[in-house]
Amino acid sequence: MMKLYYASGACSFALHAFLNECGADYETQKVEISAGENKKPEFLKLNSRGQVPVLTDGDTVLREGAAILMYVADKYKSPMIPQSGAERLAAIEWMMFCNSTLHPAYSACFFLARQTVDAAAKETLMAAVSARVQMLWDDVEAQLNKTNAYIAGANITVADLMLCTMANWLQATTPKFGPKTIALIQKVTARPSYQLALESEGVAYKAAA
Ligand SMILES: N[C@@H](CCC(=O)N[C@@H](CS)C(=O)NCC(=O)O)C(=O)O
Repeated sequence: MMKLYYASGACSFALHAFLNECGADYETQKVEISAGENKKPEFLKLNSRGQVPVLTDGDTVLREGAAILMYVADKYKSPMIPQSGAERLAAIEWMMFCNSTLHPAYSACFFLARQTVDAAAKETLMAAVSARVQMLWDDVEAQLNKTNAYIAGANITVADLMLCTMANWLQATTPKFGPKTIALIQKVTARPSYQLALESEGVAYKAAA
């Protein structure tokens, strides 16, 4: 059986909701990052970078969220990463936007929030990294104005699950979401797969509430 290593509400959450979307048979293992469990030798054996998500499937150990989403989509032939054509390209583009552009922008905010530097300097730097997060959400809103539905087009994709996961990262920065983004968040988070993952991880969804 597959096993998902996750931290509550972290980027692993999108994968958790996606496994539910696929009707996958899987078990979960919580990794408490605040308690340093991700730096313990047994977890580092799975991912030497000490990061979630990790998915094991038999002897196969998978790391890197976007790669794992593709693995699961292939395994279950999920339409949430379409098989071919422009829809596939758009889904992958927006999945990578979440993974490689939006996630690192948030990581900069989290990193800075943990630093004990001069308060005024911290405020200036936090304003700069928060502005980048806001700029990216404005880009999401502009795209949703074009598609009028989901981020990659008419149908839901894994990218929508990732967007909603990151929208709830309100600890270090609180971006203002546009109306289309709020509508997307409400639509996606209402899905049974999403609600099940929230309940399982004990996460309260506060973005666009
Ligand atoms: N590129 C990696 C990023 C993973 C990542 O940053 N995970 C965070 C949680 S959202 C984490 O495990 N942080 C703990 C750490 O880096 O020490 C992926 O997509 O899997």
